[in-house]
Amino acid sequence: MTHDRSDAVSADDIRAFERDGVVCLRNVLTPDEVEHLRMAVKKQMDQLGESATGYDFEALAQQIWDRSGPVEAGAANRFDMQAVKDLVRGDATARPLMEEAEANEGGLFFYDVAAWRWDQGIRKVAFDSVLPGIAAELLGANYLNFWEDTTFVKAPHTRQKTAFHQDLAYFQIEGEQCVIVWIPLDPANRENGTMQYVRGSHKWGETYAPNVFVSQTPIRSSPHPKCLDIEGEQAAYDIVSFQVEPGDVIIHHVMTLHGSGGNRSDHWRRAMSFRYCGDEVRYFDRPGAIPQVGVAHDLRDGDKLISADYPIVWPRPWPSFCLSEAYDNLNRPV
Ligand SMILES: O=C(O)CCC(=O)C(=O)O
Repeated sequence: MTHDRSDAVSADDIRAFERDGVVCLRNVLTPDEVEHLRMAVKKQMDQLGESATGYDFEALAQQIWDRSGPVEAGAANRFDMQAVKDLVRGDATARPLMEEAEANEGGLFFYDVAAWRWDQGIRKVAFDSVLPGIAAELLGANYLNFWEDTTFVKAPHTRQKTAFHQDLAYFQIEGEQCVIVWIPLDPANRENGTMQYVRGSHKWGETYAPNVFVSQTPIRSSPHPKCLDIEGEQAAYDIVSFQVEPGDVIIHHVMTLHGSGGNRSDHWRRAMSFRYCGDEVRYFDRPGAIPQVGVAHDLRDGDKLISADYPIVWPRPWPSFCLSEAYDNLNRPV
């Protein structure tokens, strides 16, 4: 069966994605779509300290490296932060991944997930924009499931970097037909922490253990090896980054190693990322993957991702169909 393909992606873009494991597409989201995401991020951030899923990794990193006290993450309960602290402190090779500064200047590295369940604006962009068509085109997929949204915000003067990592082992999936769409909600450049990608690393044939973002230490026991020390040996790798504006997106392959610097500027760097899986992907309760928020856990290893937790966002049954409106808002997890 053939479907209308996206004209937002060219043959050159597809070649670049296949060769490099990452491609930057300009001007693909409308100002309204970007605004929907900004509003959702604001709602998430307004609940920092009270929601079960929102974290400030800048503050947590400081607590992790401070030997004396326990780790306090408010109402957030997705990660056992004391266990993370113990893991990092027990890793002889771990070191802080922070930008140089004379003192901590009150930065914030906000992280949250799965807002599509309670925010119609996110569903509109994740399900009904040009993004699913683009993702299907890059992956050569017959249909696409939406896996999750994740929010990454770095306030001005945030020292914490995002440790280089590879996404596959964070997810309960088997198969590499998966992309991550990184969506800047502010102009992003090397100074305020635009994403960095190790070009071609999606073809290395290795799966790496998920880390805790604030250190390269694997987050839980994982059968996969620890990610390479890309931060420590930047010159040894072919690292590419893109200066981007709101409306642009950067799309990487699920096996591509990536990370980002802190935000050394006076400007915010808000971003959201969407994860899409193609029809070849199967559910796999991968040891060491990060537990997902709000899922029914009704799939077994080897199942297709067809379930209410992973909406089919491509192809559209007809051009004006709005999948986002077919879902009711659920309550936020508290
Ligand atoms: O925005 C960041 O710093 C990290 C983003 C990321 O790792 C992702 O979108 O997979």
